[in-house]
Amino acid sequence: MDPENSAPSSSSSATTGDKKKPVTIITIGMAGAGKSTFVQRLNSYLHSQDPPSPPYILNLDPAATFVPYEPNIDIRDTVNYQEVMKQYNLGPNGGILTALNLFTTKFDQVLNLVEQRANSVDYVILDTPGQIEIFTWSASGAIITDAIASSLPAVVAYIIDTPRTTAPATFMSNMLYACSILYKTKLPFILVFNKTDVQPHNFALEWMNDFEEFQAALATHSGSTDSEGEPTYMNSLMNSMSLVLDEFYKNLKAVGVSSYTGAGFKEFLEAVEASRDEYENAYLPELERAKAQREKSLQDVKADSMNRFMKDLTIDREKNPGSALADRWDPEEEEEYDDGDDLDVVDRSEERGPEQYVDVTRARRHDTEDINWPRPG
Ligand SMILES: Nc1nc2c(ncn2[C@@H]2O[C@H](COP(=O)(O)OP(=O)(O)O)[C@@H](O)[C@H]2O)c(=O)[nH]1
Ligand SMILES: [Mg+2]
Repeated sequence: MDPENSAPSSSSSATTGDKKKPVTIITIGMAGAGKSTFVQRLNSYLHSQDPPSPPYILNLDPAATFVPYEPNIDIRDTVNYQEVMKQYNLGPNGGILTALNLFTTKFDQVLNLVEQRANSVDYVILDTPGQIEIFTWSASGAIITDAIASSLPAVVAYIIDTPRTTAPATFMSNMLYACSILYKTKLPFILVFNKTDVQPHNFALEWMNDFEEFQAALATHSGSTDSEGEPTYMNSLMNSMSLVLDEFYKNLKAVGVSSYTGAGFKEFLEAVEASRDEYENAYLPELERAKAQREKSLQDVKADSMNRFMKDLTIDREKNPGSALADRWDPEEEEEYDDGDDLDVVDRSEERGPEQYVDVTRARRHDTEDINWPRPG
């Protein structure tokens, strides 16, 4: 590859010249499932490849006290989540969510930095906040996911705490959660059964492949029948929901890994490569169709409001013939536009050190700035 020619391409095709675009791996999972440890292991696995293939890593968890890898971009360099808590009188979850929202307002800068590396890395990895809902049920999580996925091939790695999901009911609620994320993001999806050093994941594969196995597990699990031997309400609810899941399982890949030992990472990367085609054949056309539709309805709305405006104007001019002069545009009155560019996202791998974060919570005190961050709630 020619490093002189590494300008990011704006085309939506998944290849730039002779090199494939990097795939973005978005890790999502319950708190403690092992997302950060997984990112660390994936990072060291990629470094140990021959030739080494260092990924570009983004840490999006503002509240992480310790990050077990060196991120290229770290949300903690841009927003100080404890300052956000203090300034907006928030608890920890509100603070994390607001910090993520503030960071998202600068995500165009992040995307620029990522696109600049598109020709030199094979993988971009996102580590998300500990609490799953902060990313999956927030506007910023959706904005970040959509922004990334419309620029590069992307895949969701749903990290599962395997030892904690051996009970059929827990397993099913975890799968339903995964299902909701699949349908929300519509991205290629990999179920990553983590911690297989503690608990092998074959039970999960059996349940996913054979519906009757799962039903049997449900039936033998305590609490599935009442004192008269009848299936409980919970049990019959779960039986019908597991039918729904059967359909969902057909749409995804599952791998078992151990972020401790590194087992399964080869299979994981194979699943990622397979997802690239899925992204190009299914996600991308859908994205373009949705974009075209949005543009068309925007055009329709514009045309409609323009028509109404012209009609109103004609009536107005007929009523007040002198008012046209007063409506003239005065170029002297032009307002200055300030886009708040001094809140910078830092790429740690470039010249500036991680200490130099810009505390966005102080930005409003800046003389030249007039930002009014929306307060949640
Ligand atoms: N045994 C074992 N423990 C793991 C594995 N991956 C993560 N952990 C542990 O699980 C806990 C949560 O991990 P962390 O990466 O912080 O989870 P996160 O909240 O999803 O980012 C930590 O104590 C990790 O050491 C694994 O593959 N095997
Ligand atoms: Mg973490």
